[in-house]
Amino acid sequence: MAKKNGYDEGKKYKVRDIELAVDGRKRIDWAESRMPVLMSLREKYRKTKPMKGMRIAGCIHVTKETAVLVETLRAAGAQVSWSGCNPLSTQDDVGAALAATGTSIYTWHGMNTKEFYWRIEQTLNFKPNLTLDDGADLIMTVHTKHPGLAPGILGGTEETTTGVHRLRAMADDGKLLYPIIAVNDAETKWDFDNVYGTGQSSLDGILRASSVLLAGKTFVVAGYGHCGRGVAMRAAGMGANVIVTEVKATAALKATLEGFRVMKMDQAAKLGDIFITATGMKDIIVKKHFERMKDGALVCNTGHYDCEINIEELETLKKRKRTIRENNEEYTLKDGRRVYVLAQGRLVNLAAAEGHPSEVMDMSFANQFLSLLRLAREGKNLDAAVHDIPVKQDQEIAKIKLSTQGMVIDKLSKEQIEYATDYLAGT
Ligand code: RBV
Repeated sequence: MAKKNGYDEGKKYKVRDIELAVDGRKRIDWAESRMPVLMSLREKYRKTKPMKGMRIAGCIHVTKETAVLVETLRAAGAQVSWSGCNPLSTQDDVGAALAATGTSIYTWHGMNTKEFYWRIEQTLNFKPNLTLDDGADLIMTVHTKHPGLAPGILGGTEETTTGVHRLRAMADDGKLLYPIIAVNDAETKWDFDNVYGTGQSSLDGILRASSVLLAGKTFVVAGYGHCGRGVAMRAAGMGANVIVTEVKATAALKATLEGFRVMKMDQAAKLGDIFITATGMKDIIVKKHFERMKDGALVCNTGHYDCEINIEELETLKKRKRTIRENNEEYTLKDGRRVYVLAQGRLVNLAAAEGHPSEVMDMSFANQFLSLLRLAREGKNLDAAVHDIPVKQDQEIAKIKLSTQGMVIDKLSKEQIEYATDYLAGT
């Protein structure tokens, strides 16, 4: 439970301990210095306050990077009410620092399921006119429990691949009640955050929870989407022998051309030293796989939900269980083999490390900010469907990012532009 001194009804927050705010502020300062795109948007809109009148409910990991987004939205005039989207991803010092400077926030590390749903309700009490999601929990709560709020909502944004899939399915069934912008699908989001962010932060989580040597290990990556690709690439870079498991033929083929072995999980289960799931699908590692694993195998997940590894089935196989180190549970099976589960099968990068580095979240959250701004301005004219980010926005964000790194790129000349569309020109 959150400490008593973390709860203040008058100020509308509930965090672990408000006294952690000093440390949290330092962490946020650190992130700010590595998020130049978002900070330039803060500077740009600080005076005109185009988000005035916007009440944003957010449900996304409470990290130092999220704090930079929250404070940018507030600087642009919005009021916010926030909760974390994962019981293990909240950085308590960051939550405290946000609360201490007047952000309404309800979240703490290690909350239980009841508390987890309670905190969403708190943010909805605020009657938002915009929502921001990571995994669609908030949007789902509006749709299933508070549909009466929907007419007052101009729109919402969704950060993740899994959330966007579900929302597209909902829109196809005609069930979506307000417009959503698929932030995940921006090129400056998925092609950076999902690949390089997940690649680095997942290895970071594995190393913090286990401190194992990656070189020479057989490293099994389940799912070769953007996240799996990033993880496989970085694990190979550290000297691991990567095996990929897939269900999609084209993705499997791509993995082979990167030099990875591809096989079924049934086979890989016998070979792997380290397993990581990145599929967005449930039951990727189940009982029959645990039964085949080598002594000492390490298992973790970097997909959004914690259902990719079937831990209930592992529980039925165990003789003993103990926490061997932080975020690392040792399961001793009846035949004496040991299997180690990191971060309870939840997002290993956010639970055992700090999530993606600030430099990639800079672009993801610049997309969040600009999408919320667009919804504030045009939300009432958009259909209740899932909308893409304008291509122009991607190019603008990438351009600012390059310029903050002192890089200037070439420009096409007028003649080159004409050449590109001149279908009469020969070879
Ligand atoms: N993610 N956020 C962070 N440091 O704030 N790290 C990862 C952070 C997001 C990422 O954008 C991904 O889509 C989502 O977490 C998965 O829940």
